[in-house]
Amino acid sequence: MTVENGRVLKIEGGDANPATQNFICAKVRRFGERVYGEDRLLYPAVRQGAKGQGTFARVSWSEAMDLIARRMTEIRDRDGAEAILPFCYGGSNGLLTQDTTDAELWRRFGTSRLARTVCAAPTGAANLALYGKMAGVAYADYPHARLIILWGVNPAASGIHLLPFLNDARAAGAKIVVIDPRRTTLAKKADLHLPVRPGTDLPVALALHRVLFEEGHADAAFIGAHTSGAEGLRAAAAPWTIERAAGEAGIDAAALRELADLYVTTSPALIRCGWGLERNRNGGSAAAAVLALPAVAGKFGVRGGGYSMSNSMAFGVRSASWIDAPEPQTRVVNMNHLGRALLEYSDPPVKMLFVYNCNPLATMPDQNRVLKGLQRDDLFTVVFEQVFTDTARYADVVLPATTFLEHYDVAKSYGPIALQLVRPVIEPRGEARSNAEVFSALAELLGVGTAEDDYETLLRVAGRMPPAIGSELLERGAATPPHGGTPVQFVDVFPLTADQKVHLYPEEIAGDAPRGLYGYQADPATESYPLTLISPATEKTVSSTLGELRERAAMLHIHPKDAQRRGIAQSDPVRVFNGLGELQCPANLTADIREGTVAFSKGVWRRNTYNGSTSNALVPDTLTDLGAGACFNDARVEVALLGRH
Ligand SMILES: Nc1nc2c(c(=O)[nH]1)N[C@H]1C(S)=C(S)[C@@H](COP(=O)(O)OP(=O)(O)OC[C@H]3O[C@@H](n4cnc5c(=O)[nH]c(N)nc54)[C@H](O)[C@@H]3O)O[C@H]1N2
Ligand SMILES: Nc1nc2c(c(=O)[nH]1)N[C@H]1C(S)=C(S)[C@@H](COP(=O)(O)OP(=O)(O)OC[C@H]3O[C@@H](n4cnc5c(=O)[nH]c(N)nc54)[C@H](O)[C@@H]3O)O[C@H]1N2
Ligand SMILES: [Mo]
Repeated sequence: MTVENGRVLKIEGGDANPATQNFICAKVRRFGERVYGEDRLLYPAVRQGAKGQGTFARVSWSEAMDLIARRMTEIRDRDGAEAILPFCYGGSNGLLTQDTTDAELWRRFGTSRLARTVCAAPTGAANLALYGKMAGVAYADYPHARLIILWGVNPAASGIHLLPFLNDARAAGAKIVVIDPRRTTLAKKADLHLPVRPGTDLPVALALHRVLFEEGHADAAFIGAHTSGAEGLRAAAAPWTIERAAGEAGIDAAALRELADLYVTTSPALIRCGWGLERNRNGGSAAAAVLALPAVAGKFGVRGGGYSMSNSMAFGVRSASWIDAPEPQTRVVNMNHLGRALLEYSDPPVKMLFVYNCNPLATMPDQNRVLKGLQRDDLFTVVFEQVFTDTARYADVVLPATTFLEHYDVAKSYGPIALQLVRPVIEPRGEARSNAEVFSALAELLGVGTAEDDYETLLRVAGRMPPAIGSELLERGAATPPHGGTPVQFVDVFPLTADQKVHLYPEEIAGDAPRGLYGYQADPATESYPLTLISPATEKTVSSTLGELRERAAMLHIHPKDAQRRGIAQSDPVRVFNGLGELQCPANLTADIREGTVAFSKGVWRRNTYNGSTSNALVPDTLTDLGAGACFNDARVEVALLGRH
């Protein structure tokens, strides 16, 4: 940070984190424009006029907090505290800005609980059941791999600090395979690209298992010593020949055979599993089948071999150790069902929604239902935000939040393995306050806690971490990762399951999946809605964060043949629609997406389409097979030229 006269002038990459290597992405470089921009919230305010109109009047913090406390008490006394729904997700993604004083307030007050399932719920459920979320291969070890499979992940947009290591790996002779319905920039450079139809990763992974088991390539010694459930997986894979799986995925059987051959013959082989493959009806089983591959093929035990998924558990620090309040057994609301909860839940109905660290009107499924819910006159909505988001527009009370340049936090990465202290470099702008401060103050006002500032919260949280980690974090600003930051799976780290084995067919989750674990459901495309809409991460935003800086309308990416059939030319305005809603935007014709699939970036704000609907207006609130996650990449749609029907 370059700061002059209390103002941030420049944001650049540092070298304290070995993954950062002095560079950062273009969007965070622009974070100053968010801090000082016209969308920044500076003062508490209350709504004037109709919901969504966007007119607010400034009030003092004490007026705003008194109003919120009064409404919370009234609602608890009349409908019960479960009529209050706290709603949070990404935010600053830190250990202080979520699950500290906020969790203590909600638990002690007895509000509804939120199942935070919008992201990583299916992959998380699979990774937990198979491996207990064992730490994965570190970025620094990628150059040791001779084969790297980027499966449903696009680090060129979603995690650019992996790219130098991928380049080093390639220079050292590694082959790169990309499995993605889009020909991403990495797919173009890859040795092999499998442009699978969305939602078909499960048959593809099972076909690889079938090759391993039936063609004599399964590692019997490893399976015997370190796994359970191999027979269940083998039985599930048996029907999936290369030809059948390739047919289902809409890819060349020869290409899938080539992948199988590469995986069987190459070591160290590394699977980088992402989140693109989880966001559909088969997502949990697909992730489980993908993560099971290195165990069946015997790819562990060498540097650069195995898998990497989320590394968020690599330091073993858990919020459970510092939330000072037992969790009450109150109602659990799945966040993917926000619209439904606001409109349909009756026992009790949701009377108050407290949104923080989240922009649900832009990021949750079934946008029209969420919108209708937010428009309810009898709903009291608080939005605690850094900027005037789509959701904030529907608030009754808006509270201004600090950014990571203005508060303390502890940042735990989930790509690289890092845990760092975040220190404020400027004074909070306007009257912005930190989460820790606001929730503890509200708790004090309600008689269920004591006010503290974020530095006090930091000391409390660091004090509950393993002593070496907590004190190093405070003294040095970063914690030293275990195993030198480069753990080798099955040498340094082992499954954190109870028996330290890989559970290839974990019974405890098999029962949750509607078709059983590894049970596949084919594409439900219909004649009216023949296309599948996906919404991948874009380099322009982090989810919807920084979306306020996007200038032009976001575009629908469509294959030229799909466009031609519909009389659509480059940049034509189109309507993308299904039974849930309609999105109007310009079309971008590109052969970099497979036929039958269309894409519209995740995180677009309502102002960046022609009609205020984004892809989530078309995303159903159906849940994934495992983990009750969101099906963002599982929307059936039709596309037409705008104006014609
Ligand atoms: N710039 C930027 N970076 C981000 C984010 C962001 O919004 N912007 N978001 C952050 C967050 S919250 C997350 S969770 C991560 C996500 O990180 P990624 O997993 O990389 O993100 P996605 O873009 O959701 O999905 C990756 C790829 O999966 C493809 N895909 C879609 N459907 C399928 C499918 O059914 N099968 C397969 N094999 N591929 C499919 C998409 O085309 C996409 O290229 O990124 C983080 N980093
Ligand atoms: N169509 C579609 N939708 C998606 C996805 C997709 O693939 N497709 N991906 C999903 C994924 S992976 C995720 S993770 C979710 C994320 O969805 P959200 O959790 O809604 O994430 P953001 O859009 O980043 O919104 C976070 C908000 O928190 C605010 N914030 C940041 N720091 C703080 C803080 O310290 N205090 C307070 N009070 N506020 C803060 C930011 O200003 C921002 O507006 O989106 C999901 N939505
Ligand atoms: Mo996410």
